[in-house]
Amino acid sequence: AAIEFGLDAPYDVEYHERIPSTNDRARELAADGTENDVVVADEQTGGRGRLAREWTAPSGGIWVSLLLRPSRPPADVPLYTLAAAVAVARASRDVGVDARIKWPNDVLVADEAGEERKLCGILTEMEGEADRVSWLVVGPGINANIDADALPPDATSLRAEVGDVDRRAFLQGVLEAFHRLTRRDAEVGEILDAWREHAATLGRRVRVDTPGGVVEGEAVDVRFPGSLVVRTDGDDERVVHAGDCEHLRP
Ligand code: BT5
Repeated sequence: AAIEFGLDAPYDVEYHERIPSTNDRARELAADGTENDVVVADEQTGGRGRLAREWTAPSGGIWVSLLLRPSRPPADVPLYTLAAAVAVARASRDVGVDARIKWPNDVLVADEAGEERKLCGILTEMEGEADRVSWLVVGPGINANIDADALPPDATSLRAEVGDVDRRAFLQGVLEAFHRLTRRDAEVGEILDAWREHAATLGRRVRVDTPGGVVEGEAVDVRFPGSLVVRTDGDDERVVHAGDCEHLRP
């Protein structure tokens, strides 16, 4: 069924009860020349995280992949991951969950003791030339109507936080928020501002494991196209483009 937003990119939605991975399916559609498409599944049997990690995806989740063909250079792609994280954080707020974003791609919920649990992770994949993306797949995995004990120990779900949600309405909210942030005439600054507004990482002491080594210090800002600015103890500013981020206790 097509979801029309009255904007410039309606998505066609392809639903699967059970599929190995919605990202894999979206990549297949990309290879077939499909334009804007959304693949959604109730359950994944081969869900993937970043760096070939496994993603636990039992029935009751919102496992989704957006296939996009933005006329933007590959260097801008991290912006889409940020926008998806903002969209999931906003939709979560709308159902009463105080969700915050951990750089770059996790949506977390903290309990009263400050213990943070992962509600959503996003796997972004793409192919492109130097100046133009050929296809882009942005894949948020949202733990929706799932018991916490069916998930890894440091995970949470919408069910565990506030009870079951209407997954269709939740996804609609995510897609609309995502589209508003990434529509053709959107300002890049809007995405960065929205991300800052929902960030858990800014102002925190972090340890980031990057391809170039470990960077530790205070996370002070996010910068185009999605890099984290870290002030180290030596008062140096380091700009981190990719890596795994850990929030440290003060
Ligand atoms: C991610 O990877 O967080 C990206 C996850 C993206 C999943 C979606 S589902 C729809 C689409 N189709 C796919 O096949 N994938 C995408 P990363 O940052 O590497 O985190 C992976 C780690 O999170 C794992 O090593 C586990 O520790 C943990 N984990 C696994 N399943 C989880 C879950 N359901 N909830 C929370 N944490 C989980």
